[in-house]
Amino acid sequence: MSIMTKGVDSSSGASFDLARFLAAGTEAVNRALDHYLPAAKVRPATIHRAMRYSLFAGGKRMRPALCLGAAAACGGAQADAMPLACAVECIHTYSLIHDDLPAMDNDDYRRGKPTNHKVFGEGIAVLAGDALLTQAFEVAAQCKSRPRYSHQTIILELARAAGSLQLVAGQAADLEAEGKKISAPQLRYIHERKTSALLCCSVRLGGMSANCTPAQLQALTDFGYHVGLAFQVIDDILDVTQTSEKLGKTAGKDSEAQKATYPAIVGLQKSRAIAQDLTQRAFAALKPFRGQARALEALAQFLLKRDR
Ligand code: GRG
Repeated sequence: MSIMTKGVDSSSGASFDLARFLAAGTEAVNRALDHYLPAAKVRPATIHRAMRYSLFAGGKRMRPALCLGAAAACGGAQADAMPLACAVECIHTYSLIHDDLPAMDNDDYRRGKPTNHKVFGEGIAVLAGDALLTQAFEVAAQCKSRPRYSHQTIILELARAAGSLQLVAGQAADLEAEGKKISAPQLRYIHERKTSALLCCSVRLGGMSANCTPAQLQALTDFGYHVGLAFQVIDDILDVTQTSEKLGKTAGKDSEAQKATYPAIVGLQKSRAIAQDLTQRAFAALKPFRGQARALEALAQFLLKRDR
């Protein structure tokens, strides 16, 4: 898929080289993660190898990209956003390791490789996830505080997104909904927490690293919320339309586990329309940036059209 985006829907109308932005961002994030994490040889080496195994398994790095894109939209420097971009990726990777455990989704395949517990065993996988979650706060604490955003504000932001009212709440509700018939509003509740909370937090932290204004933070929140919801609707659609090879994770898992998804509740066609509508709302949220949020516009468009 070409990722030179020319925004038909974009407020700037200009083209943006997203492929370049993503390649450069991913390289910089990988370098920074490598720097922040204990080396694979450091004792206890099994834990550090397990953390690094999943972190460098080839994820799309969408949360760091959103964080860096938001910082750029607010005129910030990439270096100032980097600890926060790395922190959200550590939390995301922890959630995937735990999500794949036999007690949760019980998956063998993730990011194109055997899951963490398949390689290191369940005990080490639990610990590698725990350590990545903790590492996220150690890394985030290394960011600069900003006139409008203290370290306390930044750490609170991250803790709330990862905690029992957001990410963990979504996962708990998702687990409890398995095999049950749930309504579209109940599904929305799950998506807001399981997926949108961390994506929205990534965007907000990028803005905070650039000392964004309250109005910019509100616009980023609105953008992140809608992009986050669209992301999960697309994820559900891909689960039924793509192969495991393409996704790098087991396709068809949702229906097998009798999970509530948009395709299961409203069908594929309506799900696509919902994803499009959510993306449109995300674009609209960027209006106050008057064309300065080009990476975010391009990312929203890319996420809607993604095939993995
Ligand atoms: C506390 C034991 C314990 C577990 C928590 C919170 C949690 C486990 C899991 C989070 C739930 C989850 C996996 C939500 C799905 C979000 C989602 C769509 C993930 C896939 O994201 P991509 O496509 O993945 O960005 P890559 O691999 O590309 O980074």
